[in-house]
Amino acid sequence: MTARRPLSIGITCYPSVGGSGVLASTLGQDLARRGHEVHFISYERPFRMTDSLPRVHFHPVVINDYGLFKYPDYTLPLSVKMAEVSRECRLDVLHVHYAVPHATAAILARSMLQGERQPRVVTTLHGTDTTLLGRDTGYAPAIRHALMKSDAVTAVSGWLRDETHRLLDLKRPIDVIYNFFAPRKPRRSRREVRSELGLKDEAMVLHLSNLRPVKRVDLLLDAVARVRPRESFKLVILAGADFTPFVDHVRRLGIEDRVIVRERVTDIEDYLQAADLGLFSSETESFCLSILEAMWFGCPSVSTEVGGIPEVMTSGKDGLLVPPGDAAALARGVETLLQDTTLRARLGRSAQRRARSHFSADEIVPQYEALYRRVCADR
Ligand code: GMT
Repeated sequence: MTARRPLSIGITCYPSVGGSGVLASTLGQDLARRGHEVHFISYERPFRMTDSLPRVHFHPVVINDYGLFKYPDYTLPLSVKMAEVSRECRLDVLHVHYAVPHATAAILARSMLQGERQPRVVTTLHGTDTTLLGRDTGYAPAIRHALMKSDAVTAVSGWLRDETHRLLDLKRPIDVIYNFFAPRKPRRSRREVRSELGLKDEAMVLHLSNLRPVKRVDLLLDAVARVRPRESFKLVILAGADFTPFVDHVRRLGIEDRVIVRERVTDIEDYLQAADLGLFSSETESFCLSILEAMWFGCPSVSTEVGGIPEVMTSGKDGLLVPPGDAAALARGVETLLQDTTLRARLGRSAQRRARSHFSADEIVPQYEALYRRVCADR
């Protein structure tokens, strides 16, 4: 049998804190470990991208500021850089994460290479690129166009695939490839982390997110304020953004002594292994990578039942799901898992098994490789 030629793959994502960027950086690094050449194209190095891995390259997009423009333009310099990298590095595939504006830029880059070697364009939808922007008439026709012109489109859950078909009236297949997690080894022990947080016998309830409005941090705090006994836990928030806008809410609820915030943490594994349960209150979520990250460390979550979350975990089996927008139900879920440590351990074990069997790099990355081979087959 002949060995398959390694591919040259361009990846574009948002480099800032957020699930789509995390997924794209982890995927790129894993593809490089599997022998492919990977070229990240973005305005900054993705924040979870490890420096100096073999076969991983970074091509910055430089954006000049022109006085004539009221709003700086990113799409055009991005597409020019994509075309340049495609030509110089003979890209087989340009894989863009989050449709806006990355898919449009990729389609434009590909048409700039008319008559030359054109990369295949793969677009991965992550969530609000269709569930929010797909409802916006100022974006929807451009998103639909870029998706129709992509050589393959993937979504991170069946729910997101169906929502995309419905919202954009998209008549083309979308492959579902779930997210995965490839944790790094924690740097500190569980005891060291708990001592840094000043935790004694309390349970550690963990929330990780970028605090965007869809995460409903207000609801999360309302839920936490209802949990009894109040001394039995502390909520640790790993905030991917400035927490200041929520400080007043914490004060009004009188839960300053129950909430610990850490901003822009990069060593999330340290905290994940120390957590007893996760808490998520989103109003929509195509997948919720943070729930998976917690599951990986045997930590079950209480979450609102929205979007693709039921595809990640099953209520009563590897976590607890409650109706969206219901602070009392979230609080009851937390109380159940605080009081019933046997149930908590059982859900945690099952969550960990499911994370490792369904959402590991070994399970998911070959699905992307197979997709790349499929779209390149007719080259
Ligand atoms: O769509 C967004 O709001 C941004 C995006 C991100 O970059 O964090 O989040 C989405 O992608 C993640 C990775 O696939 C998913 O885990 C999140 O559920 C999803 N967010 C939403 O659907 C709100």
